[in-house]
Amino acid sequence: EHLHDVAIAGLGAMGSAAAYQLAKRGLEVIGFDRHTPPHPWGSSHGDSRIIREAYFEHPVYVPMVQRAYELWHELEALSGHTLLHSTGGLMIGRPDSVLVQGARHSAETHGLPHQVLSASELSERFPLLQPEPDMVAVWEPRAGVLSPEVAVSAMASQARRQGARLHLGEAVERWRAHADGIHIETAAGSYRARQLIISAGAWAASLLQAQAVPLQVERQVLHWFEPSASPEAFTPARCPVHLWQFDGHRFFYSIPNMGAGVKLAFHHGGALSPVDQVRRDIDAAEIDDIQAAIRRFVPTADGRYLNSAVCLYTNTPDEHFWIDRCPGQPAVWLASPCSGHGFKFAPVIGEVLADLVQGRPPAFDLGLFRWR
Ligand code: PYC
Repeated sequence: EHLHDVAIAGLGAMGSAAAYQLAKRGLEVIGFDRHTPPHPWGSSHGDSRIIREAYFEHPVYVPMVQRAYELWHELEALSGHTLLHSTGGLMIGRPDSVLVQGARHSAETHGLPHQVLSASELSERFPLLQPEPDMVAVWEPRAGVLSPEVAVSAMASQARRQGARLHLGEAVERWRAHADGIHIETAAGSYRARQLIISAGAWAASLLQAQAVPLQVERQVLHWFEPSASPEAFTPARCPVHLWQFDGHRFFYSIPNMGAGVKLAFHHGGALSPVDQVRRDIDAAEIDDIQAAIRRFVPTADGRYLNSAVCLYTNTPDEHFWIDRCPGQPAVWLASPCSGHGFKFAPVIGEVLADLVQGRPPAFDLGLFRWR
């Protein structure tokens, strides 16, 4: 078979971004996805994603997300679609919570514009929020909302425009490294490439074959509600994205009404299972659980229930990304286990992967993202 420069297994957010960046640099790219992205079976759907800069998870993400902002705007200009809606963002919790402390630490480390608000200042400024008296909020002005389906389509279109061949509905079944390249077998044929990127999200573990990897697929349920009062207060022009840490280590977040209702969900705490056994239906108890959190923290979002969707996280043990060479496989890269916070980084991860594939030093400190 013909020897491609790079094959990509998985064309969701990370794979489509990598396909675009690599094809733009003149490499011959072939990509595969078992479904037809954008699709609702993985981790790049659900109408909206948060982008935020005062990154509570670790300051090392900040320069990367700053580059992602630039690349999202570049993609908007190229595609003619609005992909990023600026809303500002709030990280709300006790002063010593991971969320508040981490956001402050990243903001201070990188000199980002931000404000720390007391509970009373927060509810005065954003009357739809009902913090507990001992909570505070970190306000950051540059946070916003991304449109994941439009973004994945835009990245795939740009990749194709640059010459990438994207095979949709064609799952990679197995691969093997040989002296003459990586041999890839899909449901439909056999292919060869000098290098392989595995960006298959929840399906990545099954493509790592002999490697025992501690990745866990976590089921997350996203919900949409109509506000019970003041719907204008939930529009992106007036309502920031907000994340909450409460009752110790539980996380909850909400995204303003982008057209389909106010989105609310827990972050983590979902059931773990193999990807092919994820339960796709939603039961009444799950809706009751989210409604209890809504009534507690955003009471007027508790109007008519509209919809729910199941989304998958692919978690690493410490919830930092994995972007690294597969051990013992010098020509194979792994890039998509993002532990539920990766989407916003997709274009910069595409750029980083292109650098790695080309043997160029990446522009960011990737130490935290090593295979471990
Ligand atoms: O990364 O901001 C985020 C996020 C919120 C919910 C899931 N991920």
